[in-house]
Amino acid sequence: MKRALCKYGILALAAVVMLPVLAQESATEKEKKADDAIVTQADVQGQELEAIKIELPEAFFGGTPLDYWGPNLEPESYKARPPFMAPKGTELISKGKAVTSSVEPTHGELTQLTDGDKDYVKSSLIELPAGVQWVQVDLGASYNLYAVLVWHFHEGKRVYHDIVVQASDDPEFKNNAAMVYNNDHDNSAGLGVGQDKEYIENNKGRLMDAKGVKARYVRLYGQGNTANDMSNYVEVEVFGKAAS
Ligand SMILES: [Ca+2]
Ligand SMILES: [Ca+2]
Repeated sequence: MKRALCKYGILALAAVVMLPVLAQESATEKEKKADDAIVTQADVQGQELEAIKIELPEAFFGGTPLDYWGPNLEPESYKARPPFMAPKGTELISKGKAVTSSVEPTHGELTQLTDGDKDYVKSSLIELPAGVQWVQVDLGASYNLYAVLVWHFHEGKRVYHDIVVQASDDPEFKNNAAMVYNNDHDNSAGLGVGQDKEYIENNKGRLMDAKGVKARYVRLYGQGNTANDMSNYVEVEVFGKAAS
């Protein structure tokens, strides 16, 4: 009996000693998560933030290795993307919204840009012919935009060239077009020199910080890729909140 009490006493003592250690560990774990998150560069002072909810399609494995190098190419990352923090209430606002383009697709339908299907199969693909081409989403109203997420074509390793993304309240993009992303470092698309990186496509898509810009239309330019001269898309997602 005495022995049993002693045993429990030791267990109780161990628990008392261990509890603060465990609590400390979970606090560190939390800190680590917060450090890993990316916060929008929008002015979010005084606003409560939360991670936007992103659903990823299945990854493609295999295909031919990429035979391409560019001075502006970002090394491929196999890590999960850190959570992207935006003002609470920021949500997907592009699903099912109207799409227009610079030219009729040679494969697929424009409605597939915002239909929620992000698969890498060819039946999910929209293809536009060679040259600088664009697709445009009409969100139907002005929003504060926090993220644009784009999947070009992620069956195998490809790099799409001259990715320029703009947001505006003008459907013609003649006035007040805000630059969201531009990786055309040599201005071969003629929209200005960009500082953003080229990257290898995968199932994570590319998340671009829209920094809270107020806009109704989002336009995405491109000019060919490492496999051919065409522009391709499987999905574009815009995350925003009713304009303040
Ligand atoms: Ca789609
Ligand atoms: Ca270029």
